[in-house]
Amino acid sequence: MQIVISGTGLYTPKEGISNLELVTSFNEYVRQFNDARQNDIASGKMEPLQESSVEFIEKASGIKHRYVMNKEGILDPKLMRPNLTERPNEQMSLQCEMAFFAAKQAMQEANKTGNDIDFVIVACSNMQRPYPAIAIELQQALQIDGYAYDLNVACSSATFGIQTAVNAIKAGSAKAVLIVNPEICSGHLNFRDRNSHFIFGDAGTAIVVEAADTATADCQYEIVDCKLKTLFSSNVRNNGGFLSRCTPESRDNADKLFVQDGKKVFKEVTPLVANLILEHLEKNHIKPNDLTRLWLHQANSNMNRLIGTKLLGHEPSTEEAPIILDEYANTSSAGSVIAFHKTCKDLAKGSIGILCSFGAGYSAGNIILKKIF
Ligand code: CO8
Repeated sequence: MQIVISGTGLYTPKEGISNLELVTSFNEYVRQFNDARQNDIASGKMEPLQESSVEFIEKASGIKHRYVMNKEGILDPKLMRPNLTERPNEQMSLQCEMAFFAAKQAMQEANKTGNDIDFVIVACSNMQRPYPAIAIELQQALQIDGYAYDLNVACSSATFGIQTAVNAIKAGSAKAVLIVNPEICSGHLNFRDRNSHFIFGDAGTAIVVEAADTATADCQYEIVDCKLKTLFSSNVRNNGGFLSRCTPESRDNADKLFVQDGKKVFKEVTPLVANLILEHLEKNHIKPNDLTRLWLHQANSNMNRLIGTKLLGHEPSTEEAPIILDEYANTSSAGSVIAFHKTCKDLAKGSIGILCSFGAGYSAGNIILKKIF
């Protein structure tokens, strides 16, 4: 059975923060923090906090800018978190609203209405609440009859969602599936942590997956094959959860937000991903040089350069491996889908590419795609 991606959508928050704005606010926080503790610092009782730098961020990650759901709270040195108003239950939740805009665009591209979809997956790193599922709220907002659930495999949520959609269609439990990745990464990023305050941004993406015989979209990619891998690691971790209130003394510790050993992640995940893609291509009798485009996860441009070079035997051009993290930063599961959404239309019929995600878990997912329309 031939299964295709027949539409994608993107929600980009209205507000953006440049590295300079982020670093200026962080360094003001550092100044105020150190000033308030100058005696302890002078006596050697504690180390002063170090400033962040635009040059470091751009060199180490390639990130220059990010979009966020609330800029003013993040840049306020006294707050350093998004300032978001809690909504009443009667109102659509923030995460559902993001998902809704991306989903509408993907459905429009795929020439689908709510009547045509029968399975909704909200696949992303963090849900704004445990239940009811954001996916079921979205299902209702889009007037979809069928079933819906949330799925979280951190940065790899979108590719794991695609595999789930393919399985459901092949098994006959769904005809057309909507996968949505509303990532409010700023909600669980520690903007007071110099090592990670620059890493993430917010965005939402959506994908329609259906059987080729029902697809009518102008642009369609056959899902040739999917390969998923997980390997437990605490090198990217967030310990926040419903048990946090049971130990109030540590409830607000830094580990209740995103923490990582970035160097270890870089060193361990880069070869894991390159080998996963090579094995996957070999299984499908595809040579790496047959690939026209690599839509890689958007965490770090140096990481993508290394993975691309290992695959292609030369440093990939931005045409071969598009980069959107310079503008969006790491948007977790949405990253590779944003890259795909922005650069999938211009390929010739018959072109082959990969949509690849990797991140916390560790988790990695590779989807081989072939443009058929
Ligand atoms: N400004 C200036 N200097 C800095 C800064 C800063 N902001 N931060 C660190 N430094 C210093 C360090 O202190 C260190 O100094 P020294 O050498 O004196 O000790 C030096 O710069 C080098 O630091 P690092 O070794 O940390 O620098 P790296 O070159 O390793 O770069 C990166 C850091 C950019 C984080 C890099 O390691 C990286 O990108 N690694 C891969 C990370 C990755 O892909 N992680 C996947 C996680 S994403 C995911 O799975 C989704 C999770 C769920 C979403 C969560 C949303 C919040």
